[in-house]
Amino acid sequence: MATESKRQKPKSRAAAKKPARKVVKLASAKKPAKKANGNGLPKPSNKPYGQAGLALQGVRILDFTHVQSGPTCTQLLAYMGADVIKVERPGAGDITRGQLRDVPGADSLYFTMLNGSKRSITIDSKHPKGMDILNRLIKTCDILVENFAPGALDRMGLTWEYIHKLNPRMIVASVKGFGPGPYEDCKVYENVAQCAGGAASTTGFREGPPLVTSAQIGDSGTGLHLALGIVSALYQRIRTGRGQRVLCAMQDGVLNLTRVKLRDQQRLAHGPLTEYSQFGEGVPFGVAVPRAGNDSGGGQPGWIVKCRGWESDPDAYLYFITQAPVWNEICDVIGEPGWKTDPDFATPKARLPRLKQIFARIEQFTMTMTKFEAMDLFNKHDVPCGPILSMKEIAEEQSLRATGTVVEVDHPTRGKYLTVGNPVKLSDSPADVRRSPLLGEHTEEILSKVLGYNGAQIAEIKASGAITAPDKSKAAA
Ligand code: CAO
Repeated sequence: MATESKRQKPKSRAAAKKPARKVVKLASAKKPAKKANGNGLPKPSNKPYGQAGLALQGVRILDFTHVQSGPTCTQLLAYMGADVIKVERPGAGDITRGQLRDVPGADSLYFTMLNGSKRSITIDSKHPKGMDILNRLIKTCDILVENFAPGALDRMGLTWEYIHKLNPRMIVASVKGFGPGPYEDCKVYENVAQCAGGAASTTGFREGPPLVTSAQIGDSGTGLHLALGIVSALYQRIRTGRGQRVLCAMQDGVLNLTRVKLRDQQRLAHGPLTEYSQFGEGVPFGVAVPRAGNDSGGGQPGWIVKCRGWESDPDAYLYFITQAPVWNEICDVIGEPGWKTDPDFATPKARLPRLKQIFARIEQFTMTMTKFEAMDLFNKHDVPCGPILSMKEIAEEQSLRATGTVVEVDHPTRGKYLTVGNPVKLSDSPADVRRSPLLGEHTEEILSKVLGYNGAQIAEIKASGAITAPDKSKAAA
């Protein structure tokens, strides 16, 4: 783990006013390590749960990420307690700071919602003094994370061999669009990955074109995969003492999340996919998995049905699953008790060709109530179903605030905003969710407190142009 003794103090997730963590000495630096058990492992802490520090406390990350995929990964690791130092180009920073801006002059929500709990340092990596700073950072960090276009890190001079020589313990984690192969040199954004990973061809309605999903499975999905690779590499490093490279290709990440469709592709060789509505409609299957609309992807048929108000409210719908064990209850509630014994409806197999008819009847019933009333009613009978929640409803949902899944943080230039907190809850490690840093907000703090530069050296670095944007007036003169 990072060796220098000044670390961050964990803060409660909601108290997110200041981005900079108060630097305190690691508990382990003050006290001798606890005596080990006979098996060499430390004794269980006797601190109350939630007060034994954060899961990744002591881990320092050199964050070279931008846009969404990489930042998702490092933000999650920061929520888990890692000290994430985001390196940005002087004067410009992560391009998303200025993209989709809603408040003039303030960092966009695109940026702020992907870079919480990090520190920002500006460094021109192509300036010799900038490279000196990076060298020092490499020596003091545990992990370098990047999602530049293929080859960009090498062009900066930061090849794996170079980094590994400076710090053999360094884990170098990368997101790329494609893994080794014909497309490895291509730049990739979210929807390209959704298309190349098999999600788009299997999303949407049969009659319509391929569809991308709003869930950012290419960017955020791959960032999550990368985070798992990083903590695995950290764990292995405990044994081996050395770092390794971690690579997640967005195509691979999307395919991993779309694996049920690769399952169906292989099933096609053995006959039609009977749980797809297409089967009941008598439409023959082609050579590849078709788009299945709102059919459920599993063995229990499901569909989206209208609820009261659907004519004016685009989200007045309920996802309804006709789970076999509760079929009798469904029949009773919707007023079709005869279906419990009718051979056309009594068994899951008999129902498969009639799914359209069944969901039309269920819909007739749910249209008499709101999606929330329907949810309450069917849940009393253990029927798996869920309201289609709009983003407005999610933003206002108090239970998500209570669990820290949606967190309001305060920002010096934009004011309060909502962000998605840590969706992974650890019982002994509260999430550390704080606002995103301003561009270069922690440059001096990191130079002095992390890297040990003195005042004169910092002044010299500043004058060199390695951490500041080029002076346009001078350039024009
Ligand atoms: N100082 C100096 N130069 C810097 C710098 C710094 N601090 N930070 C970045 N740069 C430079 C890089 O060195 C690179 O320069 P060269 O191309 O001259 O070597 C340059 O900035 C741009 O990097 P890039 O090619 O990664 O950026 P882009 O905007 O052209 O492409 C993207 C963006 C996302 C398409 C590409 O980075 C990519 O394909 N990444 C991998 C896949 C990925 O993560 N995609 C998800 C994006 S979210 O939808």
